[in-house]
Amino acid sequence: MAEVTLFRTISSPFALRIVWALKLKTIEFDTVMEDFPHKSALLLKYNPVHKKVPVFVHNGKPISESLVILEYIEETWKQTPLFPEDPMERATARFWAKFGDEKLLTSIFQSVLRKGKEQEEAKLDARKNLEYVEEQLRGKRFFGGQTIGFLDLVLGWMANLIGILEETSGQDIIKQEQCPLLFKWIQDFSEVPIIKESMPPRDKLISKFQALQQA
Ligand SMILES: N[C@@H](CCC(=O)N[C@@H](CS)C(=O)NCC(=O)O)C(=O)O
Repeated sequence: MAEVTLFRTISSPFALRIVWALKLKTIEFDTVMEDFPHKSALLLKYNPVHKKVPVFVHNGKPISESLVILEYIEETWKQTPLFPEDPMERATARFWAKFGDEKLLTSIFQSVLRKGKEQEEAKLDARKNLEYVEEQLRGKRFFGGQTIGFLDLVLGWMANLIGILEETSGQDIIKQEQCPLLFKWIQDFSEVPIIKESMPPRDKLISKFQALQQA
């Protein structure tokens, strides 16, 4: 096995963060593309607790959980720093990364996948959560400042998936007038060459989310 191997799926937004981080830091890596619901014996061996991607294997040793993997990559390869230097800014970026995964992502998915009252509640939550994140962009082009950093990679799933979720659900998630900074960030982030070239194929994402919507 190569020095660095990433277990991922074609559509996993969590794994995509790791692809982007490795490319930004110009770290060579091998990819093992999992085809869920089948999980390879190696994936189960390397991530017996959660049995999920991404799994990052460095010199034969596995690490799971994308936020943990990003921290490991940052500490191991110093080039192109992803985290701010200032400890308070670093802590703040970690706070919003956790918020993004625990609150924002959940509320957005529920706002398109749930029905009835649950959906209405999720929509209100999603709107409020988007406004919180919008505030983090005030005065900045990217969450990382002038260039993309850790929080951009963590929230990158919005650039990747919001358009797909809007198309497959027929609902607006981000309105330009409500979140102009986030709207612009999605455009700018998606145009960064390393980000753009690694985006999963749109048709595959559409079929996946159409199936989810029907289920
Ligand atoms: N908190 C985890 C989430 C990873 C995750 O949910 N991965 C999904 C793919 S997007 C997965 O492997 N799901 C397989 C399963 O749930 O069985 C992370 O940040 O790495």
